[in-house]
This record gives sequence, structure tokens and C-alpha cells, in this order.
Amino acid sequence: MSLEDFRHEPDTIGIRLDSQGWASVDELIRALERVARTAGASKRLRRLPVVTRDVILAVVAASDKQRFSLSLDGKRIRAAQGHSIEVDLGYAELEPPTVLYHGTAWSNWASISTAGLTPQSRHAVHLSTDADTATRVGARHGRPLVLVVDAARMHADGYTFSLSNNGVWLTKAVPAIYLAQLLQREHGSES
Ligand code: HQG
Repeated sequence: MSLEDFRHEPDTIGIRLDSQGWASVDELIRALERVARTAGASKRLRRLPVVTRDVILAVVAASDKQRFSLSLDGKRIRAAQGHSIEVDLGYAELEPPTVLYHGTAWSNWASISTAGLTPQSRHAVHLSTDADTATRVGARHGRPLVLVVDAARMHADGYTFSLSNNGVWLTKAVPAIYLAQLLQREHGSES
């Protein structure tokens, strides 16, 4: 269990997210302490330093992807995107850039080339504005394959997009006709 897991399984540490995905920082601190100090806690959890507000703020600030947002009054925290539970993050619909990128593994291509991109266990398909980010995302799953999404044509055809606080473009699904493989030389990949 890490701080980022609370967007997937908040119940496992006994906290509830509101309908917009917010958790109380104080409640989160209490819940993490409770879980870390129980008899059955994993070694990793037992080694957790005492969780204070400063620790939470440091995690938020250090997140490579600015994965978390704090409410303006600093009392609530939520993940910017990537939930697997039902939340309404309230991001406005926006016109996307002409082209967006999605990183996946080559092993998914046979399925994606017919079914298109679907959200799997998340709320939305995640898209990046640059191929390097997509390559990193894809490499989490295997040998990376970067797909180019014809976002301008999707938008013209009535598909909607939104942009998370941390710069991830989100859309419900991408039918295969809007997808093309990025030629590797275009983004300098050696693999
Ligand atoms: C694939 C991380 C077969 C999809 C990252 C992906 C990202 C299909 C996998 C964020 C498919 C789902 C999201 C189809 C989609 N057939 N495979 N029809 N449609 N897929 O992890 O985009 O660290 O749920 O290509 O940085 O990899 O969590 O999504 O390979 O922004 O904040 O199914 O997760 O951010 O995998 O990653 P994921 P993702 P966080």
C-alpha cells in the first residue's frame, strides 16, 4: 500500500473518497498510521516514518507526475487521474491538440488494432502530448509501442476530451480507425 493506492482501493485503509475523489488529509494520516501500526502490517508499512502533514505535503511535492492535488484550503487531497473507482473529477471538456500519443506494449497490439483503446480498469484512456512520455508509460507493460491518436479527427467526429490537473489527456475510448503506430525513428527509440 502506498499513498497512490488510495485512488484504487481506499477501503483497504478504511478511508472514503467523496464523489469528486477527495479524501480528508487528517483522515488519511490517521488511516495510514492505523494501518502501518497494526500487528499484521507488512515490513514496508511498519518501516513507514510517522505520517505527518509535512510528510504528505512532501509526497505531493515530490511526485514526478504531480499525481496528487491539494484543495485550496489544504484540508483535502486527491489523485489527479487514474482512478479505478467511480469518481467525477470535474475536468471540463476541452479541444485536444491535433495529435496525442498512447504508450502500450506490443503484446496488446493485436487486440487494440481491432477493439481500439478502451479504459481497462480505469475511467478513461490516458493520452500524452509527447511520445517520450508515452514510451515510458508503454514500457511499464512490456516492449513499448507508441500509438499516434488522430485527436483532431476524433474531436471533429464528436468525441470528447478532458485534461487532468497533471497534464494527462483523458477520453472514454479510441476506436482503432483513429490510431496509427508511431514510426520508431520519429521519436528516436532504439528498440
Ligand atoms: C491497454 C500511469 C488490449 C493499454 C501512467 C494499456 C499513465 C488494451 C493497458 C496511467 C486495450 C491499461 C495510465 C485493448 C487498452 N486491448 N490492451 N483493447 N485498450 N489497452 O495502466 O495507459 O502512475 O490502466 O494500452 O503514467 O498504461 O497510475 O493504463 O497498456 O498515465 O499515475 O491496457 O498510469 O500513471 O493499462 O497508464 P493502464 P496506461 P499512474
